[in-house]
Amino acid sequence: MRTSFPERQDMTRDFKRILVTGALGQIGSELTAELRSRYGSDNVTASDIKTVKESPVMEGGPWTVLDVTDPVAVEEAVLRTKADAVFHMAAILSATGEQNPQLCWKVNMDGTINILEAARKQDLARVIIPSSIAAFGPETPRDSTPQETVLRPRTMYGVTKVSGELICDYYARKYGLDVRGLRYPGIISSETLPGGGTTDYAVDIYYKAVLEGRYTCFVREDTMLPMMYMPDCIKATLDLAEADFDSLVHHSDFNVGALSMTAGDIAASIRKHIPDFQVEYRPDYRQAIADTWPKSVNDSAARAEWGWEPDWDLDSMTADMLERLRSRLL
Ligand code: NAD
Ligand code: AKB
Repeated sequence: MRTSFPERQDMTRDFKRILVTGALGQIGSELTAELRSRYGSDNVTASDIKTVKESPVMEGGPWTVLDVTDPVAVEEAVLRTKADAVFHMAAILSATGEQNPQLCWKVNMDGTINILEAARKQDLARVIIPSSIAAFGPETPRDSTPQETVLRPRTMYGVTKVSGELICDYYARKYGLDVRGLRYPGIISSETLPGGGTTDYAVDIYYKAVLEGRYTCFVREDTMLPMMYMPDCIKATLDLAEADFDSLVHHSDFNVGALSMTAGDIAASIRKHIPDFQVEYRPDYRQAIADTWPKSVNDSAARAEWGWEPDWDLDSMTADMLERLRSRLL
């Protein structure tokens, strides 16, 4: 059903100055680079709670340390940077979240509410807050998971993602805030290592293939999950952020599909380039998390409402990942 927005808000405003939270993370680091090339380096302020030596994110444009759990610091950063949009990438992911559920709730929920409140008070034009396939749970249909379906996750991370979707929709309806988000699948990338998720094996396997020729995988060979290559992740994020408001029926909870493959399928794709590559499968606590997530998602809403279409398949991604990692690491 189409969200009804309060009359007072002009929902068609463009944005020019952007604040990125969690900008040193797996997605934030590459998103910041693309935002700076589109919107101008001076117009995109990167932030994170940590710092990284010689980081292109910190050196390639405005930078500030920002803890998203501090509401005063968040609003102050929005004011100081004169941001009219926030891309909120700061979070604790599923595996780390299960090790420290209280921290996961605090960063993901307090962080999200602090961003929404600053956006409401400062009347921002756009806020992007990601959700995840972790919003689904064991009662959700696992094949071609529908856009509208059961949302009963078993991880704290998943609980924060469902709650995040709901609070975003609340701010949209109650205050007319233009907040948008995608349920990202596992993201595979070659620039910044992932930060403590269940799908990290799908990235680690490429690094270990290049560096050691062998990998011990923490999920079973037949574990199938939805995945996406980083260029498609950045494309999806910006296509949604820049989509015409009037074409959107959904806002904070778009399913986006790209690839669905098992851990064994990734290993087989790597073996086309490294025939001796060996993988041992030793499932740990993350297997139980993976077993509650979809195998594939139905993303017809994203395709219909803002033209979503992925560019990369498994073998083209594998060839590109291996080439990039070899040239950077060897
Ligand atoms: P990441 O773990 O790589 O990066 C998160 C960043 O947030 C880190 O740099 C970390 O230092 C920072 N951070 C942690 N606590 C903070 C705090 N209190 N204040 C400010 N910064 C803090 O995560 P990512 O993979 O880049 O994920 C970005 C978003 O996309 C998250 O909302 C995540 O849930 C979502 N997502 C990611 C994936 C994926 O596979 N990468 C899949 C689905 C959804
Ligand atoms: C994780 O595994 O926690 C993330 C995700 C799918 O949200 N990569």
